[in-house]
Amino acid sequence: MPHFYIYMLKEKDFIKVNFEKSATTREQAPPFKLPEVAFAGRSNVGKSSLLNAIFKRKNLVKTSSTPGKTQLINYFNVNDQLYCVDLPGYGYAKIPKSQKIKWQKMIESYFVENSALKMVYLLIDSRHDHLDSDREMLEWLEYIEVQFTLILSKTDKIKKGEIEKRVNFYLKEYPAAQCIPFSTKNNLTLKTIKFDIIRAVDKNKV
Ligand SMILES: Nc1nc2c(ncn2[C@@H]2O[C@H](COP(=O)(O)OP(=O)(O)OP(=O)(O)O)[C@@H](O)[C@H]2O)c(=O)[nH]1
Ligand SMILES: [Mg+2]
Repeated sequence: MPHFYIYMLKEKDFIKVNFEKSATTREQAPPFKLPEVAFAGRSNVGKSSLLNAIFKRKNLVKTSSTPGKTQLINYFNVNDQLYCVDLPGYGYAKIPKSQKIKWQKMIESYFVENSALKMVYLLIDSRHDHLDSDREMLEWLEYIEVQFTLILSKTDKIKKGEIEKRVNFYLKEYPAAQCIPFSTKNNLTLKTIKFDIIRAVDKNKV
């Protein structure tokens, strides 16, 4: 198997990014094989906002205060070395059932037998207790043996002490995973997240 990149992805490479493609099925994924990391989580949890922060862009990835903004599987090409994949959200009560089923199928088809996928960044809203929809998603990721890192999002909305408590809760619940708190209001852990991505793709070249 050839390696498709010869030098290691660096933190500064994350700004060399372009939106490559939207897809609804894996068959429509870009033909060019690169390692992938995906951003998953409930609708409105902050997946697309985190990607903009990673890319240092304001609006490359479309965000909205209304849940259900991302409706397709969106591939962002980082320096021809990596795809960051923005997924539609799940778990939002007000979205019609037919739409939910469609997205669920889309998300599932993305994950299954995807050898390019090196890590899933599962965003969890730091304000909530462990919700059933997140629990189910995590159980499923464990079942299909996909590696995941938890990102506790919107930590600007909770107290500092509370952040630590939540992080410890998830570390205990999912000992194999990392748990990184994050807020777009201060970007304090952005470097940590980027280095985690670099580590995830470097140890598993396509
Ligand atoms: N306070 C705060 N708001 C945030 C943060 N991250 C995202 N948001 C806001 O949360 C809303 C949803 O953000 P998105 O990034 O669109 O969320 P998403 O997970 O991509 O949502 P879907 O595409 O609908 O699944 C937007 O109004 C963002 O501005 C954060 O760290 N802190
Ligand atoms: Mg989105």
